[in-house]
Amino acid sequence: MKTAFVTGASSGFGRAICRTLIGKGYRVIGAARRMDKLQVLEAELGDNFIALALDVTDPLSIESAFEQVRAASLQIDLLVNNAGLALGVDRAQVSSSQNWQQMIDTNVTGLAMVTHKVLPQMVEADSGMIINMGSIAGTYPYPGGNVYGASKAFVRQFSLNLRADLAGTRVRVSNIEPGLCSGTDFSVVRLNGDLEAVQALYRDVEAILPEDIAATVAWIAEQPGHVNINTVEIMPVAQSSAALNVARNLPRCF
Ligand code: NDP
Ligand code: 8X3
Repeated sequence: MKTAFVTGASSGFGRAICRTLIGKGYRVIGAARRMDKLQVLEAELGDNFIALALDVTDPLSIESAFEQVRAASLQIDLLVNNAGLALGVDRAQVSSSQNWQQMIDTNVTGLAMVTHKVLPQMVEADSGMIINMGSIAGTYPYPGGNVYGASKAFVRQFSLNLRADLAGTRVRVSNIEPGLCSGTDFSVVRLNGDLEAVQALYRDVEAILPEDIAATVAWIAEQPGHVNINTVEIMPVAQSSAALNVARNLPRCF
């Protein structure tokens, strides 16, 4: 039986990915900070789901989580680096430095450090797959995207650079870059619980659902061993790129 390790398993994409992978016959280690949510999932998914407390921003928590995996003699075949968050939509010049720090700690440092734990055993086994959760925000700039988008640009480049370092091994790395998705806590967290603003964001739009992302993860994982899906960019049909902004009537600088 293959073992998957899914971060951010307590809600949204992560929870849907756990459900889908269990359905595909995986043993799934679902990790997050909120153990109460993971225990509900454990009750739903049964013995092949293992709930694991993990704060990806805390080196001691990462150490302890992987010590538990090692103690259980589990070899991770598939790492899904999904834990992440956006905090705020303010322009950079007025945004919170604490929010910036938390996004960097989670989306950049956390993702890198979890990967660092898993890579040696995958290389030794000459087998394994890492699927990172990037975002269209890592490619397309938009007002208020500042550090969140930059953190996802890190995820994109880190994924490609991992491939460069893993050349000559059978370890595979993919990056999924979703656009507007509903049915997760992402916007509730980003907009600090302002449910009216969350509703307005998704009003009259058929957004991507967590199950669509979970199906994408499953599709990537099912590819034959000689195929590496580098990047999947996925938007709802209702979303597309907008024109570049031009600020008119700016005072002349001379
Ligand atoms: P959710 O808020 O529903 O899920 C985020 C998950 O990340 C939760 O399970 C949360 O668990 C976990 N998490 C956050 N911080 C930490 C931490 N320090 N340590 C461990 N786990 C943590 O959002 P989504 O499911 O939408 O987001 C999942 C990923 O998808 C994120 O990386 C996000 O950036 C990305 N994404 C989302 C999009 C969207 O529109 N929804 C679009 C593009 C990308 P807990 O709080 O229990 O720790
Ligand atoms: C989430 C997608 O467009 O809100 O990563 O940044 S977006």
